[in-house]
Amino acid sequence: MIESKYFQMAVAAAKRGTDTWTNPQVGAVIVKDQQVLSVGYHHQYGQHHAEIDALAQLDDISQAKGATMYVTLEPCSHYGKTPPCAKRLAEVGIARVIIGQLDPNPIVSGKGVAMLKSHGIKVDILDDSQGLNRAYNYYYQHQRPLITLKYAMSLDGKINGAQRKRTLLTETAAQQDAQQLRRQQQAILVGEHTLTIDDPRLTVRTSLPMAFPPIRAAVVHHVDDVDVNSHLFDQSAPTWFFSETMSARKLPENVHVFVKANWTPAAVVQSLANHGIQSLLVEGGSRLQADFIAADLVDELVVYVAPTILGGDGLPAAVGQALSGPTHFETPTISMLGPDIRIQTKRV
Ligand code: AOF
Ligand code: ZN
Repeated sequence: MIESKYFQMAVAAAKRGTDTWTNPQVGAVIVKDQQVLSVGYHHQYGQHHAEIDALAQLDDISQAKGATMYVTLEPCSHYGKTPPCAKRLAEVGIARVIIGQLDPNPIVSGKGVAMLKSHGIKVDILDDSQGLNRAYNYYYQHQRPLITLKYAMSLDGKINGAQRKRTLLTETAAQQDAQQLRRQQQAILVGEHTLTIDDPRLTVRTSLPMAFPPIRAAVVHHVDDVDVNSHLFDQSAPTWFFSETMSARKLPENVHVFVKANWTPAAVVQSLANHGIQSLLVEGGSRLQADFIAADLVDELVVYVAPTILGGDGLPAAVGQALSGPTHFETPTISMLGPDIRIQTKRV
């Protein structure tokens, strides 16, 4: 019998893995005679997989014999950072595995199930991801990261009050929400103007520390024109520049420069995809936003609207020659964060 409560326990366990970086969040529950014997999950990128964590929580490994495992993702079949979980489940005598979703990663996909079956393990596939690993799934389906565009604007649609000035529009609750949004990303991208005007940190400033913070990325003309005292050189997180020219300066160890004559949004996204990045948050400025929308490289949109009419000659969101017509999004989800409005929507 498949019991959804055990599967839900595995899903809840998976969500406890908050530092899995480009590896999936996975949870596993071992059940025998209607008793939960152990619960495990993938804690952190590079550490052992959920199935092995669940086995490690058993009082005695012999308890696994004849037991059922509920696991949110297909057990792996490859020798990666760790040996194949499917093989280990067979060795310890797991009799049945109930899987949430097949692994979209081609090194495993279908092969994990085949390995389990070849050892006589009974397998059921629920075809239910429960919303886990959205970026991971997206990346393997589309061969590029899931891209979210985020900005804050005034009631008159502006992202700053004067063209060459940083304007803080939203209040604490919206700022904290934006930090949570950053937390969910593997890379955060800004354009050259934003870099020069705002000198952003592009770090995640939430109470829970991150072992794998998002990569800070910036598209610039010449990396050596970027002020040496910019926050992006502070070594607080890996930093990637997409520049037309190489650097002649000695850059900090965690700064990497990718060189190409013309960094279009598609080229930046392709480069990130080639480096295994599954999620990207595009922040500012106005021109970069427009270029990404025009290139049809915005999957999701998060906009904070502050109850202020800025006036002045500041820039509206998403302005650029490339963006010559409308782009449609789904009916948004709206919420209030203190005095600010949060709008979230998806590309239709
Ligand atoms: C995980 N955690 O609980 C499961 C994973 O780089 P490796 O060797 O750790 O392998 C990562 C792949 O292993 C991952 O893309 C997925 O296909 C599979 N399963 N990975 O990190 C887990 N079950
Ligand atoms: Zn595994």
